Amino acid sequence: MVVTLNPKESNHATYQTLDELVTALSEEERTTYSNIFHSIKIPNSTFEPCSSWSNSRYTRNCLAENEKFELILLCWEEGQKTPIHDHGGEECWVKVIEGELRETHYKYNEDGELKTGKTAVSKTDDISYMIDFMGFHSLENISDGRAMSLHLYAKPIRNCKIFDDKSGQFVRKDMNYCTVAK
Ligand code: 2CO
Ligand code: FE2
Repeated sequence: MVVTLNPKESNHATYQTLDELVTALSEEERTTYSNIFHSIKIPNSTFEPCSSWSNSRYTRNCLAENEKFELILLCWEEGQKTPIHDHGGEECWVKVIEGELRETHYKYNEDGELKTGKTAVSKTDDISYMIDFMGFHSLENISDGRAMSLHLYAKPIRNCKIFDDKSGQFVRKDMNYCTVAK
């Protein structure tokens, strides 16, 4: 970690390795997670050994997980996207490591219809935040090629609501990992 001032009193700490990041998240309160996540300076090459790829869906690769948080690397082939989902009551930060992701928000209106809200494109190093009171979202890799994104959930998301296109309803599904870092 590179510190120019006392890291507890300023935003000048940077986290240059996964170990430093995981240690900080483990030791600090959740209220500091946004600051910590915005102070990541980890080279992309760190994430490549943790990546996995599938033609059938984006992959979820666990980098660290405990009772306070989970840190996941998502790997997206071109055009892959999530279903519409919530975050199981937890906070969610997303940082684009490589590529370009489009986020679309959804909310129920007064008539109980699920409506599309704002969309935003995140490029490399952009950070977005999501929590259930903001509604539901989906993410899509709109790059010409692969994308990778780093996701911090606090606490870990064990299950969440996923929109089922066939029934037009949300169903609660358990989350799983494609790989788990040692
Ligand atoms: N929440 C989705 C997941 O963990 C990814 S979209 O960004 O929050 O699979
Ligand atoms: Fe999400």
